[in-house]
Amino acid sequence: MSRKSLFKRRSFLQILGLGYASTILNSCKTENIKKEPLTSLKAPFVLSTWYHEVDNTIALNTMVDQSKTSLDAIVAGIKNVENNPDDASVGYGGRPDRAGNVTLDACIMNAEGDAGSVSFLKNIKNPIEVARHVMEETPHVMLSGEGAYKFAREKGFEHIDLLTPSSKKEWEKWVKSSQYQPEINIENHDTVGMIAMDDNNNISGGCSTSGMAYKLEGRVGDSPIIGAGLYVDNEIGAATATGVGELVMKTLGSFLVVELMRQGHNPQEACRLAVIRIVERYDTKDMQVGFIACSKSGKFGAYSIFPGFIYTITDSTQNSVLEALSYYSK
Ligand code: SD4
Repeated sequence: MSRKSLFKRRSFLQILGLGYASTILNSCKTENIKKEPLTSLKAPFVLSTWYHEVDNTIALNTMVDQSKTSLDAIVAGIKNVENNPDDASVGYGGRPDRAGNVTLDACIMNAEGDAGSVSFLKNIKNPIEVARHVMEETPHVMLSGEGAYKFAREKGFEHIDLLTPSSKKEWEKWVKSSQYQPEINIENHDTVGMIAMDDNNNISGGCSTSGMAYKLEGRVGDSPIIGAGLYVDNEIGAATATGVGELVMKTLGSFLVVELMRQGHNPQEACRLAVIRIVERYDTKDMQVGFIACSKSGKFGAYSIFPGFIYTITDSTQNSVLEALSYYSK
């Protein structure tokens, strides 16, 4: 079954109010449908934007089998997405800008509140790892463009061509019309925002993307911006975003979600209020934004502008794909 048809089937189950659940080892079976609503996760756990059951499982196993931290889990899970040539919104195989260059954005935060980020990075497969190096080995938070590339090369990252034959073909077709319209969901985005909590109840998060397909050369979105695409506060919780980055940047969306949780809102309500902030302030016609969030106690939630935003939650008892509630209905 293709990813798309699996997605449709699972969305259908979620719409019916039936949580889709499967075992970690057997994440593609549609048996074991849970009927009770899922309300919280038990550490260690992982949650991510879109359809990332396998990647979440890799992240979870990094904490469970290898006794590593939530930060290691984030790197392992997101790296797997970046390496996947079929994921056309992240890393290798990502859709290029309108000049045909694949440029990558990523950021990472640990439980201590440290942050690292790279933007407009070309020819390097794993920006999430480079972001971790920036966080841990430089006095800075963000490196961009040529400087980020040089830094990555110094750290031993290989120079590779990120444009795969299928992304190139799609782009060549697009060039003929050169019609640019950001339509998230419709173009099947998979940008990964991932949050993990380990056994010590420490939260880390990461975000990685090739950004909007056929964007203007030089465009950077929300994903590498701390507070926009991702925010972690180990005392409160964490949030991450997907969708049209410009809307998320203008509202510093993920930081807003975490601050709303600090004020006492649960993750679900905090995501909803952040979406309302965007919808009430900007023209969001055809523009999707989705947030996911979790609290220190393992509560989680998600909300989007339009229907169709899915996310994945994974702990030792479940690996579930859920559809977020949305401001507009179907
Ligand atoms: C961006 N927020 O670059 C990213 C794109 C995205 O699902 O999330 N797509 O604006």
